[in-house]
Amino acid sequence: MVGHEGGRILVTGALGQIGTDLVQSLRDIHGSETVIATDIREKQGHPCIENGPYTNLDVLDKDKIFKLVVEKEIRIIYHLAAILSAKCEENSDLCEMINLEGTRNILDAAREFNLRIFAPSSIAVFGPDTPRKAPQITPLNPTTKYGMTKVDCEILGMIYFEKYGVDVRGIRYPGLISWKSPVSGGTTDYAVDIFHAALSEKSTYDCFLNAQTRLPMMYMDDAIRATISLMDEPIESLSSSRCGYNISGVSFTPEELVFEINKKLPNFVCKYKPDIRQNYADSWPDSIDDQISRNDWNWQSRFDLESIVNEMITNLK
Ligand code: NAD
Ligand code: AKB
Repeated sequence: MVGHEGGRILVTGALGQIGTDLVQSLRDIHGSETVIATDIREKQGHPCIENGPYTNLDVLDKDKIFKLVVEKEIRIIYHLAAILSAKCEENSDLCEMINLEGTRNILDAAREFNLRIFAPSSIAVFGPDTPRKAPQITPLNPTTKYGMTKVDCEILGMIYFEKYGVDVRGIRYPGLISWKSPVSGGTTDYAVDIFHAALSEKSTYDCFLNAQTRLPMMYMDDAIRATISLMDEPIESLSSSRCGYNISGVSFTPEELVFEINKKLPNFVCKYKPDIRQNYADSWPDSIDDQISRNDWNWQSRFDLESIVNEMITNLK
């Protein structure tokens, strides 16, 4: 018998923004050999490849998923492989294939081999008709293709739970801010890119959202803590929100972020040049009501805007 719950943990899309942090935290908790990082790409020197087992895995390759689960005695999958909002709107077929079919393959493996699954959702499930502070339970009418696939994945997760007893859990992550990994393909990416630009020689940034665009955001350490605590929670505590729990961190506009960065880096200048991503951001809520997560699994964020800016600048320096 090996590792966690008598088996190993597999992470898909492990070389991305969340995987880079999550794999490290899981390996710290369960031991390096217990956590198998996988991704469709190879990236030389990436910590997930250097610090423990790594295997190439395309989540569209169902046979390989099944084979790996058996060979490596997998008990839990953290399914992070996906295409984010901006890239999804550029290629909606690819988005549907990877986000939906990829998730279905993982759920099928869970059904066949009795695995537990973490499958993240996003604040992109909400649409323009959502109240500015998004409730947990509200009609989900996203206008982005990305958001539609995220709603479908929440529904798929609930079907596998109710019909086949698969223990699927998920969080509607806000835009995540972290320093260990570069970001690309998303709409909230500006809030990571801006720090790299502020610390560069030129210390200027062209922001692709306008100055007043308020969005729900969260520091990665909070997101990782939320993920691990949700997965550690006894199944009886979870409610019908189990596949897409709202969690709230902090809400701010680009202008407010720049104001906070300028306290540390007074010469930094941000110019506003909104592009198509403004439309996606405008369709999402300003903030998130996370009372149900607080009740069900004692969720509480820790990082406010000031502490996020301090952490980002200190670590990126
Ligand atoms: P990311 O784009 O940084 O990483 C995704 C990873 O998936 C990449 O490393 C990519 O190579 C891999 N991938 C793509 N296609 C694949 C395939 N066919 N097979 C295997 N791997 C493949 O994304 P992320 O920010 O780490 O997001 C992870 C999950 O969290 C996604 O479901 C995303 O929708 C969700 N999420 C992220 C955020 C955020 O701000 N980062 C917010 C809300 C929800
Ligand atoms: C994106 O901007 O696409 C993601 C998300 C909010 O899901 N960060």
